[in-house]
Amino acid sequence: HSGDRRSLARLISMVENADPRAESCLAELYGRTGRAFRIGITGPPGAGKSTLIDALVRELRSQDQSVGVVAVDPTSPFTGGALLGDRVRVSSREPDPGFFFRSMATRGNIGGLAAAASEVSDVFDAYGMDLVLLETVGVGQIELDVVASAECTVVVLVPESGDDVQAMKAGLMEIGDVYVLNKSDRDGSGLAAREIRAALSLRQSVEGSWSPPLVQTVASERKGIDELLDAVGSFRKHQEETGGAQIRKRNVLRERIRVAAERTLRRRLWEHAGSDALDEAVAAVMDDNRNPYELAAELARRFIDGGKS
Ligand SMILES: Nc1nc2c(ncn2[C@@H]2O[C@H](COP(=O)(O)OP(=O)(O)OP(=O)(O)O)[C@@H](O)[C@H]2O)c(=O)[nH]1
Ligand SMILES: [Mg+2]
Repeated sequence: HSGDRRSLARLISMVENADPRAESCLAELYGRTGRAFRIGITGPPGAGKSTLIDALVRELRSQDQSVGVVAVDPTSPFTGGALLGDRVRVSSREPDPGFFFRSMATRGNIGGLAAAASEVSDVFDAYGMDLVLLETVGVGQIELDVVASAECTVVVLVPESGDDVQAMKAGLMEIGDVYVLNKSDRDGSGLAAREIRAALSLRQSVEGSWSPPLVQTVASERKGIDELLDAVGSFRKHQEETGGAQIRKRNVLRERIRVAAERTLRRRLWEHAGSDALDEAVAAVMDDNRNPYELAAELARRFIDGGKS
């Protein structure tokens, strides 16, 4: 099992670093995926997402469900999420075979971060995790892309964000399948809950569509965790019964194929052009007064022509 764990860690590193070898591994793993349920957990900085995930992991492990956690922090080169991994691991001396944690920072891989997070989820899935939790700070497009690959999106809010619910990222009020009002031990949580429910009731809905519930939690005291899991379970059931799960799966697959195709194309282009191609082009512009756009078009044309032969 520890060998398994090591090979999993190695594979995840390859995925994170966009190592060309990762692609064939992922292709091979694909046949073993499709079992895990992915939950995206997003919300403003400091809302208690990591604390909530910590509580969720403990509860799920006590039910003997295996869990993989991917924490994505596009804003920071630091991996605050590493704390979570340490925190959960301290509970036992042996590494828990039913729990994996990975935190991912941008490290210059901004464009590929959401795709990499979704591929790391695939790896967890293939290694038999029942659930994959994806944590991401809810501030921008990357985060939305990250949770878009999940089967269920949980948006974590706090009483303090009550005032700016509207201003606060119209996006967040649109994307959640389940809402959490964490830090419900704080003053004003009753009012905030009413405001969030009012904001949610304005969401467009058609007959029979899912109305996102609001669950109040105190993650730091592990309160409301069962209710949250129940809400996610109800959503999962609803999605399976109404075919919503299939629609989401199509969208995820479309994105997966697009990203993989574009990545392959980019890699092949530079393999074909050779490692000196860019330096040579720069020299041609600087020394021979050539036009960079023409050179770029030439590189592309040579690749396309070369690809045909
Ligand atoms: N009072 C109170 N504090 C909480 C609760 N949940 C979390 N906290 C505290 O809130 C702070 C932030 O918690 P995190 O779990 O790190 O929040 P986060 O959303 O993961 O933060 P980022 O990943 O940095 O965006 C910590 O000091 C937690 O102890 C809660 O239910 N009540
Ligand atoms: Mg966090």
